[in-house]
Amino acid sequence: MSEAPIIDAPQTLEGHYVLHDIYAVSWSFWQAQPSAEREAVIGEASTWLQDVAGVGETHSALYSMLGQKGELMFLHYRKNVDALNRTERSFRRLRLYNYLRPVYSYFSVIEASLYEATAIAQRKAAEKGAKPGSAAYDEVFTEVMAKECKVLEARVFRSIPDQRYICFYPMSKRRGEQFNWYALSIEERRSLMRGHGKLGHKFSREVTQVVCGSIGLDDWEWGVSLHSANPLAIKRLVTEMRFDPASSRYAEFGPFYFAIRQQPDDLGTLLAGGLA
Ligand code: 76R
Repeated sequence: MSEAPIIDAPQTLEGHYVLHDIYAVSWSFWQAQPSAEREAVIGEASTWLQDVAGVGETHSALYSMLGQKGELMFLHYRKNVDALNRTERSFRRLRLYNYLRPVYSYFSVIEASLYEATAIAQRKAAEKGAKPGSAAYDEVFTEVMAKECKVLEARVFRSIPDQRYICFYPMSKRRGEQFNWYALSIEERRSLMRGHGKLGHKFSREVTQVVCGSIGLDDWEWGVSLHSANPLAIKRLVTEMRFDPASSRYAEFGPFYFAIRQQPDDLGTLLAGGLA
């Protein structure tokens, strides 16, 4: 019997915990309210968005959604799970919450995979003439990894990109009979991710991607957010990715959500059915 190949799980670096929180509005109930009630509700919610959640600052954002999958999306980045949950719970105590219906949420954590960083650290350790497994090898490896992680830290603890449009979708890597991501060697996965990164990089000026890992946190394996001032740049990027093997062979997608960035002051206009 041949030995099973050794499949290494990739190392990752995690940053902010992320919640995509999507609601529909109970319009008939909302519109049946006297205008004084509606004003009070909007006032309380706008203040919460600005002062508590910090919408319009760096780590929370409000979006108006396209289509019937939802109407308002709140996006929160927080330093830890408990802070994220505190934000959720204080949101549920707002009077506005009585007029909303939860439709979808996604919990994840910003992630940088260390495929490249580990390759660099292995190369540098080998260049020093150290043998894998030796103390000298481990020392160089650990030192280079620490440096690489320092650079990546700013990316995983980033603020919410402020471009006007967001496209969010959860995805997993395929585990089919013919194509199984999890049965590939780390070198094969690294090479596919290299091709993926190279293709993606062509769009780096127009589209900001935030890849969040959600294995063990939510239903899919990753949550992808693409932020851009140009909706068609998002469409073109996702189209090109479909032809790249990391996606064409190995990606499975969940529902797509598309939305437009709003400021806390826009909430009143949005709930009046007006144009923000
Ligand atoms: O982070 C980096 O910039 C380094 C290279 C890179 C990695 C490791 C990278 C670059 N991505 C990485 C990891 Mn990505 N990405 C997606 C999607 O729609 C689809 O087909 C897939 C959804 C898009 C559109 C996209 C865009 N990426 C990942 C991972 C984790 C995989 C793992 O660890 O096994 C997923 C699930 C994923 C999905 N990616 C880029 C982009 C873009 C635009 C870039 C270039 C960023 C830049 O250079 O600024």
